[in-house]
Amino acid sequence: MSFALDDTIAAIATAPGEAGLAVVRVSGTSAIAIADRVFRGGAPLTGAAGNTLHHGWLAGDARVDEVVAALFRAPRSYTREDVVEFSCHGGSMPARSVLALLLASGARLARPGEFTLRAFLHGRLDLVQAEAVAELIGARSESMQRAALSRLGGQLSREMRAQLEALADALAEVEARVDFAEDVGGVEVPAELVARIGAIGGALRAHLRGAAWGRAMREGVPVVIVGQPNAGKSSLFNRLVGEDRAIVADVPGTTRDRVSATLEREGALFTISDTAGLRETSDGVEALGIARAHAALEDSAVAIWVLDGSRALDDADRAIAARLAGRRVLVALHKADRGEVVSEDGVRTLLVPAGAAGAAAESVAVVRTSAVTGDGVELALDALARVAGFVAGETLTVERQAHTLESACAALDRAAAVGAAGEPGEIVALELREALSALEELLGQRVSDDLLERVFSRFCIGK
Ligand SMILES: Nc1nc2c(ncn2[C@@H]2O[C@H](COP(=O)(O)OP(=O)(O)OP(=O)(O)O)[C@@H](O)[C@H]2O)c(=O)[nH]1
Ligand SMILES: [Mg+2]
Repeated sequence: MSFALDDTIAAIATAPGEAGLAVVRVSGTSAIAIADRVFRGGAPLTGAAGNTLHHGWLAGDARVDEVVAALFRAPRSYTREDVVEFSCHGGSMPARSVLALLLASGARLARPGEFTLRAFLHGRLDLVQAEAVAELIGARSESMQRAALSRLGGQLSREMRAQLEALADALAEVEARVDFAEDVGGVEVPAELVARIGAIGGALRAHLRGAAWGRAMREGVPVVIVGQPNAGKSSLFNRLVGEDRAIVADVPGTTRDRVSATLEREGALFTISDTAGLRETSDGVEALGIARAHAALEDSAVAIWVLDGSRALDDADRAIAARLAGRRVLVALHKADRGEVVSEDGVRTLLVPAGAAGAAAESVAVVRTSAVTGDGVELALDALARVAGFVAGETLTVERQAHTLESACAALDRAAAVGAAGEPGEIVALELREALSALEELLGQRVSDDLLERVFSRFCIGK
């Protein structure tokens, strides 16, 4: 990717296809001059003020399209350069002809993400915000959208900068002590300072917990349906996803392969998998299915335990409960149309220790359902979002950010540990410097061309 800022770039900013409008964007020092070469309006754009609209025609040898030109003057534009955005007619031809005209007049075709790259290089956005632009464009659910908007607004960046400053202060203090004690030999870091370093690590870690959810928001929170054979798992699965996806039969051991479907709830994506009923079996194929069910459970964030609530709990139920201990579980007391033999509290106590409150209690919900009447299906979906702990908001949805933050946290942990162990200040300083540079990389204050290349090549062209 070119990091040169001296040429003028152009690209179609809208998606191809039939539409009312398309937008072609030009940015750079010659943007207005290049636009003027092909723009036929009331007056040349060169003399116009920024943030103004101009109606006219674009023409080379012949007229190409009727357009409205939006003019932005540096630094008050998306890229902080001079920018002209032509709104032309949508469809496959107009925008392409307009772009061809601009390229023939001296603009260079922009690479993917190059407009946003320029905004970053000119300091209008930091790297977290730039990545939020790509996330916003790619958002597939409301929660992804909210998270991207919040990062674009700079909330995460502000918090990270605050921690970065605290970290720089701590490092300066450690270094001052080291310098001061040069002749004396090694110097310990006082407990108060070690505690402060630990606190910075803690504040950063809180964002990492959100990172797992960020991944889930993009790919769908993995949910697995488990239970005894014939409990009605596939029937409930079909109801939850609103489609006859899995085969239902009154023979136990019907489902073998894992069947998955995605649904959106409370602005989050859930990928729900139906699996084979859990039991001892001599059937080889069924045993493979059961092994897959166990694997799916391992990979899941939430389990839906389908339990036939119309008959008493048995040892197989207790074995499944033991397998689910400590997990986020939505219990469907299923076949409710047949009667309610198992009580909600009865099954709850199998999963949640008596008297548990807070997170442990909130991670389990019990709902009565019936695939015959459809009762409880909506309630189950609401409970699913709740049990998943779905709190939209500040989350790190970008792998790079999570990864960089993880190295900062690890370095801070090491700094706090060696500090607490009374190791010399130099060693603490070494770890703090590593954490600092990770945070700088997170915000894009210190980045290699390689990293920029990786970040911006994921963008679409015209952004
Ligand atoms: N009365 C009643 N019957 C149900 C309900 N849900 C499922 N069934 C019946 O229970 C039997 C088993 O249903 P499935 O959905 O195949 O059960 P499963 O848990 O997927 O079974 P396996 O795949 O064999 O583990 C079928 O005969 C269903 O019609 C329900 O809510 N009420
Ligand atoms: Mg089944």
